[in-house]
Amino acid sequence: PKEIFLKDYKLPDYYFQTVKLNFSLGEEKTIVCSEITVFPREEGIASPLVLDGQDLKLLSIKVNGKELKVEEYHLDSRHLTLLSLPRSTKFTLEIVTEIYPQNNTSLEGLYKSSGNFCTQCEAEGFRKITFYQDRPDIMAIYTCRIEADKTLYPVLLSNGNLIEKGDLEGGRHYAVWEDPFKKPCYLFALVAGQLESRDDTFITRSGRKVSLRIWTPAQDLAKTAHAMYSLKAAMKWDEDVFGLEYDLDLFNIVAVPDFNMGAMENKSLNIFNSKLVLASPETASDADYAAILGVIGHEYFHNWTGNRVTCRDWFQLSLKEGLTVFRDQEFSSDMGSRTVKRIADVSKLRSYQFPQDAGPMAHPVRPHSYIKMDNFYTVTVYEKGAEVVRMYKTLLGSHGFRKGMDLYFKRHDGQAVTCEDFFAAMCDANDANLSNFLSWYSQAGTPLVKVTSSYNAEARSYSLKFSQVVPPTRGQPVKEPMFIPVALGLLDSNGKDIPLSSVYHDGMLKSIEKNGEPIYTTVLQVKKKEEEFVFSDLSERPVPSLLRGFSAPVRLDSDLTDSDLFFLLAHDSDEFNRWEAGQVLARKLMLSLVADYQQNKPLVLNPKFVLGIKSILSDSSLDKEFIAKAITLPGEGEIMDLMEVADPDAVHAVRSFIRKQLAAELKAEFLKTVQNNRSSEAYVFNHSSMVRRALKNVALAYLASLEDMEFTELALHEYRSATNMTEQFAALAAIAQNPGKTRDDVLADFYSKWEHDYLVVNKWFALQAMSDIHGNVENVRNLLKHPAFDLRNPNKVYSLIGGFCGSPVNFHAKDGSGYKFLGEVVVQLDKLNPQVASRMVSAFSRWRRYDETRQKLAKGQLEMILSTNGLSENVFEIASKSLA
Ligand code: HT7
Ligand code: ZN
Repeated sequence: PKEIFLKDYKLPDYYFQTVKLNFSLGEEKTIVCSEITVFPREEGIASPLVLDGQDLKLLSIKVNGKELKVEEYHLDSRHLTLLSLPRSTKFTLEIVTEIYPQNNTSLEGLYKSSGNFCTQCEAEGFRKITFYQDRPDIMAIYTCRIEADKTLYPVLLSNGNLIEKGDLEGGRHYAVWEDPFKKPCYLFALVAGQLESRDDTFITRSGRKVSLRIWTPAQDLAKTAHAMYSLKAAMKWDEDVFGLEYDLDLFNIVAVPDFNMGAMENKSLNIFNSKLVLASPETASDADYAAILGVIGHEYFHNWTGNRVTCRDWFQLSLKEGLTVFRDQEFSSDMGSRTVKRIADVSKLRSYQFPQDAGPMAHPVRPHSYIKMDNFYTVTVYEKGAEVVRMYKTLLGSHGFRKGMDLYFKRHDGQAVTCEDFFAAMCDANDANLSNFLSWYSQAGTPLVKVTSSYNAEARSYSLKFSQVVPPTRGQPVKEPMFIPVALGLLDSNGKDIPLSSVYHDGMLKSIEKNGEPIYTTVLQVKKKEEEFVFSDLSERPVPSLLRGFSAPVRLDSDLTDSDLFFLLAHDSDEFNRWEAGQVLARKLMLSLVADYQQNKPLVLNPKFVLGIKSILSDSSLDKEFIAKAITLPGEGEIMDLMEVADPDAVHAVRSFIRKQLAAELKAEFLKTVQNNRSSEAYVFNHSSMVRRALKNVALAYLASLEDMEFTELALHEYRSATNMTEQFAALAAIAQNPGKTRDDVLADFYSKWEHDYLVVNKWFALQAMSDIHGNVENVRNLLKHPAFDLRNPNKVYSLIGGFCGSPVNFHAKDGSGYKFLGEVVVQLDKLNPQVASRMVSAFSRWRRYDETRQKLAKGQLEMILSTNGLSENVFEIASKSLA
């Protein structure tokens, strides 16, 4: 397979101005006619025009109305090269192809989902529809005519505005759509099928009336109310916060059950995985409701960050994705709780992105090369990319960031641009010099920042020394220091923030006051390998609150003592850092117990930790959201990530031990928490109800871990009396921790209640797949044969196979049974859907983190996969890079 490099980017020799597509959809075949006006970049260019195309049957090619002769073009399995072209400034190209969407299980290009036609073109799926220059810097105006059987496909949709429709002979009909905005082909979309819509309207701030339609099969329509609410909230938010208005009269969302990712931002015709549209209190959890809000927002926000201003090439993906994730994070924060959202986002970054950045698949936010672009829709490009955007805002302030965004749109509307263009807009709008900030795009690896502090009582000064190391990653053995914004506050001995007026740094005293107002959080710019900042006029040693709000995506290693951390947990005005202080304490505790476990020492839980949790749990002045987050221990993956050699058994044993011990010692408090947080109110998706449910569910899980009849009964009671999925599923999960008849009965009961609802059944698959019950691989193997399971549906694969790989004890079972299971599934899956198979094979990528026995077993599976005939490029890339 061919590797593609950023450094090899070249401007296209030909551009496309208009594209007219005509689809004749059929059961056996679909005919696609395209008519493209082509113009050379420079007059007189004589180079051949190379079009991408895959799995297409070419029927004809015409240039300026004249059929090309066989010697005038060259066709292979990936390209159609037009060898002799007119030297005129502009010419017309007409191509007719035949495709077979009904057999397309890869779910890219045009395919069928539950009997309906739909498309997925990002990143490189358009080439499975017709021959084209399938690259984002080719932007054109599209018209799309669709014709199909009227009974089977009454609804025909594409991008833009409907300009014509009518009936045809033989029970067929047609519709013509025209999109007035030029776009790259990855934003093209078509949907045809039996769908109904929930309709609403939104009046933009300039008075444009926009029709909003969410399309689903008729039986699901009732579950689209939350999606519609989310869409309207997103439209309003983008106007209020960024001054960005919707630009057409119609906005469609279609929900489909078979989709490789979450959703797709096609211009005015977003296509969504139905999991991220459909919700009712009985069938969807609070987490589902929150995900729908975030993803509907995300796709809508792409209309400006991605569609109006797009990427020059796929290496720039984070230009649209990092920025749009940042925007959806801010939207969700404004709609709910900022602290909860920040904690969730940072936890995701630590659990998934930090490990990626430390493994063989580590790549910069802007990768240097790829074999299959699909493999680079990663937590690094998305989540670390969003952190990079957040750092601009931290450095430039809200107002400065908005000025930068405004300039970015003013300069680049309608263009395909690069991360440097975004950087330049931010700097130019603020007259800022962000020196080496761009290395966040080019250097992989999570910087490690060490902080040491010292207080000089005589000089009344307090010094913070920073040192940073960016670890080596594949192809980047030596790194430059990064530009790290460290938001910082200092607490006095009463736990109050000390006003900050100046700091001594780089031989200069810098004022940090703003218009004479005291500042309690300042942003230190750490740019060198080693740097010192000195605060003066301090009558006592302060306790530093470092990296407030997680102001940079780094690992922080400070010399804070346990008592400093307990102090911050109790007093920090930065809520994120209060939570963080508790997590640092928990991580330290877990790591030291893991060491004890490995040395066969008895496990003893530090009573100070129990007391800390007890005081949080019983403090009624605290926000419930904070309590729920603060009493949740760091995940097993997070702890393994901090170990020299990851030991899943030891980490699992220790986490279970702490949970049980806390449950045993704080039984009364947990019980009171469950009882006090019941409610008979009807389900509402708002902050106060959600945090009540979250706190109750965490407490219930602690109690059920005791495997005590009293608490199993309690969980059963909660399960039976629940009126919403959040509480019903949490009770089921609490019961399912412990093997036995009750578990089996309740799982069976849940299935029989919900077997008609595939999205709920997926939760049931995932819960069993993630179970840490000994030898669970057999159960998961059996579930592969369950009538509700289907390897062709990505959601089911993510629930069952993905869920299983997320269970450290069973996936990493020392006998290799988990690895063998995954190896077999990947080979089977790759034949159906390479994108999904390569996501699954990624679970092997950190095999070197484990002991020798496990390494050998995992490596064996990777080798087996690589030796498989006809392996896709997607899986090849991940498996070979994992072994390299
Ligand atoms: N921009 C979308 C990316 C996407 C995608 C990429 C590869 C293969 C399938 C895909 N489906 C959607 C999603 C987003 O908004 O980030
Ligand atoms: Zn996106």
